[in-house]
Amino acid sequence: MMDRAQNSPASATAPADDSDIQALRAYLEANNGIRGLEVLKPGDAHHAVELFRRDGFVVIADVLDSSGVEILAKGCAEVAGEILELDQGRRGNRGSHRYSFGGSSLTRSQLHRPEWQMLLEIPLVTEVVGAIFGSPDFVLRAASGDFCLPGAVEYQPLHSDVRDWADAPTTPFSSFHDPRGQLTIRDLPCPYVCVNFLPQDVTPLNGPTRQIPGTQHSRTRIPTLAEEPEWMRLSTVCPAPAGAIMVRDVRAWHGGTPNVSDAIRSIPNLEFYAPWFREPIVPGITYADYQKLSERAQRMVRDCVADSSETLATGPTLRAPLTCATAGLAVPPCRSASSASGP
Ligand SMILES: O=C(O)CCC(=O)C(=O)O
Repeated sequence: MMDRAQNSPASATAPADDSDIQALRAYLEANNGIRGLEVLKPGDAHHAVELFRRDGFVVIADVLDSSGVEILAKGCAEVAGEILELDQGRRGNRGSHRYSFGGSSLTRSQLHRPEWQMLLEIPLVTEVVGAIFGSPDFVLRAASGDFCLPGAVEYQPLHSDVRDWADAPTTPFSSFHDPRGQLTIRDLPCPYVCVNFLPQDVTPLNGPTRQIPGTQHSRTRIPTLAEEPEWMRLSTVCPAPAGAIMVRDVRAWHGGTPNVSDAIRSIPNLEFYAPWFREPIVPGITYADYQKLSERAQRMVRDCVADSSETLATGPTLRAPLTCATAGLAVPPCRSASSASGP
């Protein structure tokens, strides 16, 4: 487990440990987690792609070494601390005590932070994402992720992070449309991959993401919290060790779960579009920082880089702006891409 001092912003926020929470903790300890979850080793890229295609997600351990884990955990704690300064009531922006790293940033991304830039330079990640898309020509959409605090005791409704096209007042972030009305985004090969990096162990108690296997192509309506069966509530991606990645087809049904531990659980990410798929992308890295990246990383972030004459205003906010400079869009307030079809 990570040193708890690094997760200190949560310490003041945990609600009273009443008997309901104690009962929930005991229940989750005994029942939470996908039975037989395979946690792969880095040499298993081929099998990783097979599991990804079958289940809509896959976990690979040992992708970050201990120093990478430490750097990332510290970066997440720093960013979370800045965000929490703005939200003493812990209302969150992804549900109570839940926050999006991108949705809490003036650039809608954390790509300006060296800890997230570090993630671009991991060859295994590039290899696995390239194998999923069947091409090395994919692009970064954003560097974001989520964190939840102790006190996030409610389940977040199941949702998907991408949707079919909708007009600008509904969302600025959608594109796929079949004018014949025959295909939906769920009928396509995977258009959008999210790679979450684990800067701490993910356990049955600290808010593991729940993933419903094999739902990435499903056209069935996603169940509400009231409709959701218990097996889905317990279908969480844990235990998974610090340093692992969780690679997700963002169409697959997923959602947050209770954090009844005493520390923050963060899942910073990189989000990628297939070579043939685009939605509006917001610049997240200055040209000067872009020039410091490896050639491979530069190729991936080519759609996220600000013009050399532009400066980027960075910093925390509870409501990330919705202007999409690269797409020339100025749109009215609505939900973020990562919540486009979410709760
Ligand atoms: O925190 C998690 O595990 C999932 C969060 C999520 O899916 C979201 O906020 O859209």
